[in-house]
Amino acid sequence: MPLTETSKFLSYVLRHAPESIGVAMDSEGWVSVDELIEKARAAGKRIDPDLLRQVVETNDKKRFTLSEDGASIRAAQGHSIEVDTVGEPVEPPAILFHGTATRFLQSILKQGLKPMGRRHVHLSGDTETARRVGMRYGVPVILRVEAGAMHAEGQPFWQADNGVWLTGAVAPRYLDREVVSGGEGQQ
Ligand code: HQG
Repeated sequence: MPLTETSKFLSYVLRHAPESIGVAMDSEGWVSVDELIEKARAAGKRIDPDLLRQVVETNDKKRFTLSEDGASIRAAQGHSIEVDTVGEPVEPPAILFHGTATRFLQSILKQGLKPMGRRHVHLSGDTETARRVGMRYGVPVILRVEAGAMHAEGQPFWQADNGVWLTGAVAPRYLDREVVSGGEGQQ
C-alpha cells in the first residue's frame, strides 16, 4: 500500500478500532507488529515490516511509535478507545496553544475546550503547529491556554510520545484568543 494509505489505515486500527481486523491491543495501546501485519493481510491490506518502519519514520506528525525492540507499535495520540498511552502526568509550560476554526470559537469560549471524539484535549507548544491543526476545520484561530495555572490548580497534563500535550476539558477562564501580528498565527 502507498505510505499515506497505510498511515490512514494504521490510524484507524491503532486509535479507534483494533477489533476491525481482530488484532490484540494491550492497555497501553501496543499491538504486536507481526500480528498487525498478519491480520492486515487477512483484511486485504498488504503491509510488510519495511513499509511499517517507513511509515513510522517519515510520518509528518510522528503519529506512530515503535517499541525499542521493534516488536510492537502504537499510535502516539488521538485515540478514541480507552487505552493509557501517556503514563505519568508531567508539568506543562505556562502557556500552551490550541488551534481550532473560527466557527467553533463562540461555543468554545462559552463551554470551554472538550475532548470531543478523543480521549483528551490536544494542545501544542507553539502557535505554528496550532495554526496547522486549526486549518483542518476551516479558518484557523489560535487560543492561548493558561496551562501553568490549570496545572497549579490540580489539573493533570500529559505529553504524548510525539510531543503533543494532552489534558482533560479546559474551562473558559483559562482560554484567551491569541492576538497575532500578520494574521497568520506566526510568532
Ligand atoms: C473543537 C490531529 C465546539 C476543537 C491534530 C477541534 C491534533 C469544540 C474539534 C489532533 C469544543 C475536535 C487533535 C466546544 C473543542 N465547542 N468545538 N466546546 N471543544 N472543540 O480533531 O485538537 O492528524 O478531535 O477545537 O494535529 O483538532 O489526527 O481535535 O477543532 O494533534 O494525527 O472540536 O489531531 O492530529 O477536533 O486535533 P479533533 P484537534 P492527527
